[in-house]
Amino acid sequence: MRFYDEQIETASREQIRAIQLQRMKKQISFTYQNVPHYKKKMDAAGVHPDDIRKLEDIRYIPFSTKVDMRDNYPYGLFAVPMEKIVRIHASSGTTGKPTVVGYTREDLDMWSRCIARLAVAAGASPSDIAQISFGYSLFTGAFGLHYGLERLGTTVVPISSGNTERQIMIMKDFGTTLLVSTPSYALYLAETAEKLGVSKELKLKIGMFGGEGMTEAMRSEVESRFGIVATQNYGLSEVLGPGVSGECVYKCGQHINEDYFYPEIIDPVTGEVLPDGATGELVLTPLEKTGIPMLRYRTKDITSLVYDKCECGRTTVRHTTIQGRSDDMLIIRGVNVFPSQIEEVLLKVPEIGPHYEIIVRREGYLDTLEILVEPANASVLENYGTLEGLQSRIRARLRVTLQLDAAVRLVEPNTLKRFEGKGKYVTDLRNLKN
Ligand code: DLL
Repeated sequence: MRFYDEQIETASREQIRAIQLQRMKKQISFTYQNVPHYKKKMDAAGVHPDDIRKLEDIRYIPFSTKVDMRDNYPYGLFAVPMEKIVRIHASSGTTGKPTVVGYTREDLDMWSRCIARLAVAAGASPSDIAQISFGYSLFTGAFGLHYGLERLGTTVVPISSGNTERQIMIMKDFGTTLLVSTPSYALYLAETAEKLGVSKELKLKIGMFGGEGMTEAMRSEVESRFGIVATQNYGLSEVLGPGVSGECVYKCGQHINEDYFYPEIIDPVTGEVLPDGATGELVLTPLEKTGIPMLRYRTKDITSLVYDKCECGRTTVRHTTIQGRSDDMLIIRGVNVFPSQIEEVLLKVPEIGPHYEIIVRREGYLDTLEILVEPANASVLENYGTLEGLQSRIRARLRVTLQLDAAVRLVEPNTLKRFEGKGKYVTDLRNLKN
């Protein structure tokens, strides 16, 4: 099976643009008529749905952000009466109330179709046994993948997250071939399988990972430990959940389900739309959402768009691996650094394990970085000379790649936190007294 919706996935650019324009006009009118908050914003900006004549005219519509969601908590942005909403999900914001989203039956149908396409792109087929190790909760990850994989016809094992040793037992006994989880949890699962000595007995072939970024270094770590093809899947609850985009087996960018989402890249500071190929903040407009439509949602995720045809035959635009969120970027003594860049450096050092923690402190007026890592082999910690040597070698590599000086500390193996959901690798103590 190469495609789930071949016609759309291999359509010409003109065909895709025509579908997008027709849906965009309809979606904008629908939103204007049914969500008072958007009507108010568009009226204030002096733009009317009839002003949208070509795709690029979407630039006249004001952006939406988490603030719009928070101000209309919980249901204020819904476009249909509650009797039409059949599911609620929410994303836990870092502060305050969660952002709440509602789905109609049509939305759920579209969602499953999006996931089924991405699963096929990742190499899945109805004969796969898919273990879903995302938490079944208000989080969109588990339910989104669950119904999409069922739609495709795979056998779904809804194990949810946690209880890691049991996950491995089920994976072995049930003959799981496809794992759905965050990359962080996949790594923890792989490590646990090794510890239990059952890695060789697993039938795993494909990883559909997402919910957080996966650096190339992390991908090779997970692929080699599990012996699988690991693909990245992207999405966010505000515009759908997983299903916005995902990698095919060529792993060269995440194909966007373009008939359902219109992507733009903007300068995160000025809001200006950037030319094709430029790196900036991804802005998404779902084109067929009825529960909670969202116009020009600022994702804060930093990436770029690639329009070349992919070797898999899909013509849909891809976005490159998300570099990080604009609000996750650390500014250390004037140097901009994404945690993913630090991860890339660390995971290439063979003498250390793949787990790490980045601690940011403010000492006087100076920001400092300390990075905790575990040695692959505990004996390193016993020899002061070896330990010092390794720490300063890692420090030197970080300095070369990031132009940044960071203290590196090796800690006892198995002491750094492992994650069952999205990993949290940065502890920023700058706003606390230290
Ligand atoms: O994480 C949806 C999802 C679930 C996608 C499972 C894929 C698989 P939220 O909890 O709303 O939704 O978080 C969305 O997570 O803005 C990104 O910053 C980050 N994120 C999600 N997928 C990726 C990815 C889900 N593949 C936020 N690469 C997004 C990088 C990702 N970041």
